[in-house]
Amino acid sequence: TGQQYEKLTAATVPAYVAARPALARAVDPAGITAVREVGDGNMNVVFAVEAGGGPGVVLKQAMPYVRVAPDWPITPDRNRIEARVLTEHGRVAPGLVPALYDEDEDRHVLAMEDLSDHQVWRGRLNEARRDEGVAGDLGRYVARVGFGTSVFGLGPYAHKAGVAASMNPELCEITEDLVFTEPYIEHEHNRILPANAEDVAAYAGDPAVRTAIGLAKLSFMTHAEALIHGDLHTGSVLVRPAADGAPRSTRAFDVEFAFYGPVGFDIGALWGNYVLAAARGLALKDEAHAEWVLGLAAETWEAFETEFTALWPDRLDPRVYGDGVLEGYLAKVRADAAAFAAAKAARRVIGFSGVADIQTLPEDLRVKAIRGVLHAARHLLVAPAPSFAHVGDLLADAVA
Ligand code: SR1
Ligand code: MG
Repeated sequence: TGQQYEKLTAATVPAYVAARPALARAVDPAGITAVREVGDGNMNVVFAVEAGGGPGVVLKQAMPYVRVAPDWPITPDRNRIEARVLTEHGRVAPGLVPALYDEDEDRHVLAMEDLSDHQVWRGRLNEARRDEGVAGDLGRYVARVGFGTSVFGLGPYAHKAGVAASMNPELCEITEDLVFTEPYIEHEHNRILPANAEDVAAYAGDPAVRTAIGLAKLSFMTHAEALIHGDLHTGSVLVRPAADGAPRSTRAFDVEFAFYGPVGFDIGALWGNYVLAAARGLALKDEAHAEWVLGLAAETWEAFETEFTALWPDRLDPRVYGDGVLEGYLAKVRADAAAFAAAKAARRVIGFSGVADIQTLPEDLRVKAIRGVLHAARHLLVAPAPSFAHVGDLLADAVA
C-alpha cells in the first residue's frame, strides 16, 4: 500500500460499510443509526457502528503509527496478523474471542462482532465489580490456545508452519523494549514520580531482578511454544455478566501483539494486572476487593491447568510426550508466568503506557501503590516459590 491510505472517520464509515460486501451482509448500511469512535487503546482507531434494531459492527483501523504517539511509526500489517490470529484463536477457543467479519488489506481495517453489550474488564475491576468466572474463562482461553496451536495440538509440520506464518517482529520489539528493557535503563519513555525514584532504583538496580528480567526477555524472544495473545492485560478483555437468562460472556480481544511465544506470558500478563488492580484496591482501603482480585491468580491458573490437562490425551505424539512431560511443562509455564507477571506489572508503573488502575489514584496513594507493585514484582521475580498471599502482604504494607 506504500502506507498511503485513507483514514476512516465517523462521517465516512457508512459509505465504507456499503462498499464492502462482507460488511454490508453483517450490518445494513441504510440502517446505520450512529457511528462512535470508541478506541481508547494505545494503538488503533476503533469505531462502533450502531444499526437501529439489529446488531452493529466494530471497525478497527491500524494507521502506520501508534495512535497515542503519531510520531512513532509502526507497521499497519499488525492488522493482517490480528485477522489471522482471531481466526486461529476462534478455531481453538470458540466463543472466547470476537468473530471476524471482514479484513481490508488496503486500508488496514478489520470488521468484528459488535460486543457493545460487553464492557472492558479493567474498567469494571477499577469500579470494584466482581465478575465471577471471568478469570477462569481466561485460563481456559490460554490453555486452549496454548495446546491447540502448539506442537502438542498441531504436530511438528503445522507448528513450524504456524511459527513461520506468525512472525510479528515490530510488535514483539515494542514488548521487548517497553516491558523488558526500558524500565531497567534510563529512558525518555519512563515516567517516575520523584517520590518513587528510590523505589524504582532499588527494584531496577537489584542484580537478582535484572538477571531474572533478562532471562524472562530471552524466554519471550525464543520460546516459540504457541500462538499466544501477547498482550493479555485486563484492558484486552471484554465482559458481559450473566443477566436476564443470557450467560456470562468473556472475550479476549486486541490480538495484534500475537506471535509464537511462551504460554506463561499470557498467564503472567493476567497475573501482573491482577497485582495492579489489587494495589489500587488496597490504596483505596478496599481490602475485600483486593483479596478477591488476588484470588483470581489461582482461579486463572487452575482453569488453565485443568483445561490443558483435559486436552492432553489429544496430543498428536504421545511417544515421549508422556504424563511426566505434562507435569514438567505445566511447572515451566507457572514459573515463567511469575516472572512475566512481575515484568508486566512493573512496566506499567515505570515505563511508557501506564494503566488507569494506578494513574487515576490521587498522587499520595499512587506513590504508595507503585511502591507496593515494585515490592510485589521483586518477590515474583526472585522468590523460589512466589505466592500471591505474600504479594497481598507486600502491597498492604506499602499502602499502610
Ligand atoms: C506503544 S504501545 C504501548 C502498549 O500498548 C499495548 O497495549 C501494549 O501493551 C504496548 O506495550
Ligand atoms: Mg491493546
